Formats: sequence, C-alpha cells, structure tokens
Amino acid sequence: MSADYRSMWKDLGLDLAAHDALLGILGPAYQDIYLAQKNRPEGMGYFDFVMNEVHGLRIKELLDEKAAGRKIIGSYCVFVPEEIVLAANATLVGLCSGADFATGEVEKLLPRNTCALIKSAFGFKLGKVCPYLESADMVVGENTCDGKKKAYETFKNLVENLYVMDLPQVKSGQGRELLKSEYSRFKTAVEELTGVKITADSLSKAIKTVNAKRAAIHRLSALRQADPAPISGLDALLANQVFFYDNPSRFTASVEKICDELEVRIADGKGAFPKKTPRILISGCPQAVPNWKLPLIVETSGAVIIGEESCVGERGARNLTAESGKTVEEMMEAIVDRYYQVDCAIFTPNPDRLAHIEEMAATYKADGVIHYGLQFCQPYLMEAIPVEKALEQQSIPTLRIETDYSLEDMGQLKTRIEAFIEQLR
Ligand code: BJ8
Repeated sequence: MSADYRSMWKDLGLDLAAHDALLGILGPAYQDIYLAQKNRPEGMGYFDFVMNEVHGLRIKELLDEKAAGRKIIGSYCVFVPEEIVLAANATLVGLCSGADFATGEVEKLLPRNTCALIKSAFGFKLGKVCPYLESADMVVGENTCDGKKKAYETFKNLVENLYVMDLPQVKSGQGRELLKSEYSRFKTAVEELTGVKITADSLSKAIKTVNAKRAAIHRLSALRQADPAPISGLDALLANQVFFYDNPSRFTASVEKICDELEVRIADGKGAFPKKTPRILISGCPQAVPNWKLPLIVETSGAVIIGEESCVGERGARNLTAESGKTVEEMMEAIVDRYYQVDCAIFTPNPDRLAHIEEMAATYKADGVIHYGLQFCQPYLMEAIPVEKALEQQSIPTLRIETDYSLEDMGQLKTRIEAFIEQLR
C-alpha cells in the first residue's frame, strides 16, 4: 500500500491488529495467485493497483466523497440498482466478501451450516476488518435466499443503518409488481438519506453510466470467445470483482483499455494459455474477493476459464437498462425490466438460468462446465442437479462441486478437477 492509512482505519473503527492479520494473508496470496501468472495483459496493472489499494486509496476516495457531502451505500446483492443510488448523488459499493473471518464469533450468531458468503459478511463485521462496511451510510440487505433473509434479522443488531429490500421469488405479474414497489420504496429511502431528489436528468445520466460499465464488461466477455483465450479466467474474474468497488467511469475506461489490448492479442494469435487449452465455463454461486480458489485450481490444472455464469460475472452484468425513457416513471419501469431478468436460483421455477448456461457454453465454446456451489447454499446446490442432467443430455461434460472458503479441500478438489479436465482433452 502506497501510504500509511492506519489512522484512517482507526477512525473507521477497524481492529488494526485483526486488519493487519487479514492484509498479511491477502497480500502474499495475491502475489502467489495473480502476479505469478504468465502472459498477463499489461492492462491488468490497473487492477493490480486497485487490489493493492482496495483498503487504502479507494477508501480514502470514499471518505473524501463523504466529506464533500456524498453518501455511501453498501450492498450484498446485484438486485440493488446502482442507477438509483448514482442518480441521488450517492456511491454504491459491494460488501460481499470471499474469506472466512472471526468464524468462532460468527457461529455464536449463525448456525454452523450457513453458507460461507453469509458467514463472511458477519465475520467481517464482528472482526471489524471491512472499511467499506464501516464507511457505509446505508447497508442494503435483500430478501433472497432463506439464509440471507433470516441472517439480516440478526445482522440488524450489528449494523445500525441496515435497510432490507424485499424481492420476489416467482416471476409473475405479482412478482414484477413487488420488485417495482420495492424499487420505488428504495428510491424514496435513498432520496431521504441523501437529501437529493432524483430527476429525469440525473436518472438518465446514472442509467448511461451503469450501462457503459456493463457494456465494457460485455466487450471483455465477448473477447474471451477467442482461442487462445486472450485473458485468464483469474484476471477476468478480478475485473468482474473490481466492478463492485471502483469508481464506475474509471472502471469503464480501464476495462475498455484492456479490451483494446486484448483485440491486438487476438489479432496476433496470442493468449494467456496455448491454443486448444481445454475451456471451462463456471456456473453457480458468486465468487467475491478474495475467493480465487476455484479459478486458481482450474488454471493450474491445465484448463482456462472462459466465462462465469455468476452474479460476479455474466448473471450480474448482462442486460442493459433501456435508455429511451423520458420521465422518472418511465426510467424506473426500464430499471425494473432490466433487473427482473436476473435469473438467481432463488426464483422458482428458474428455467432462464439453464437456458443462459447453455447459451454461454455454446457462445464461449466451452468444453465443459463446472458448477460451483457453496456448501449449505440450497438454491444453487438444488439447481445444480437438474442443470448437470440437462447439460449432460446435450453432451456437455459437467462437474458439480460443493465447497466453502477454506483451503482444506484444495487437494481433493484439484484431483477431481484434473480428472475432469483430462476427460475434456
Ligand atoms: S442475485 S446469487 S447476489 S442472492 S451463496 S447467500 S444464495 S445461500 S449470493 Fe446472490 Fe443476489 Fe442471488 Fe446474485 Fe444464499 Fe446461496 Fe449463500 Fe448466496
């Protein structure tokens, strides 16, 4: 980290010793996993810098924004519309994390058999190690899976500014009405928090800003169709993870820049891995920073990841919001239309997700699919079985894995994944 941010972290209420311990693990892990890769695009230097400063410069920027009167809103789900937040002159940051922390304390509040993603959110709060959470003026939780919605009942005792958003579980006329009324309630809450009334002009600009960010990620994804893959799955996942933290316009420019570089690589026939390396599509639970376990295993076992059907990936970023609305009401309808298409496994039935996995497997020319399920995540683990059956019927080899954030099963996973990749050759 390029500056001494200790007084900033102390003022935010972080536990400096615990935070040092966390950074002490993350820094070397990043070196070993990311910087050790070969044939990285030069543009990844920006993302290395962002990760290096993820608890430093980016937090300072957010605190400077706060000092200038801007509010920070944290979220745990891609259903929280960034467009509404930006239009009210606030900043949205992702809070999901991909590491275990303070597990003993967490298990005093949550059952042991809770998914790692939820436990991690509690652990980062109880362990006082997340400067994003501590900077947030509002923390949005959403009623998605049973685990999250019950956990927020306890989480509200730990976070004084928790706002819970209800979400539909069925895609029906009533489901869409619920989403619409919840987005309207959220808009009012954000306006009250910021003291800024959302106008047609501010909402239109916000829609364009978020669309540009998503369009840049679409461009990056499309370039991964090439063989050899111009970028590793680890690096592409990192860009998708930084999507949730960075300043939106700067992020867009940085992704566009890396895409320019990848286009040249493709034209020159250069890749992150040799041509004909087995190509894997990952599908399933979100992989939040610093959860790089699966891509690390896959890409050190002789395959390359060419897409993520995940909320940190294409499920979260696909589809743009229509820009044709003229009034706030029309734009809010367009926002509802866009988010209503997110095919999270909390929906029942959820045929769109399977169709999307099949479409991605074909578009990105995947040789096989690995379904990534976090232990105790009922929605994704349940869906994994019909997904596997459907893909296998179409002769798309599929491997279902169930894991958590610990490193204990690395060896066992590597053995299974190596055998799967062997089968694809
Ligand atoms: S829209 S995927 S970001 S809810 S892993 S907490 S589902 S038990 S994360 Fe998600 Fe929004 Fe859906 Fe996306 Fe529950 Fe499963 Fe845990 Fe999960």
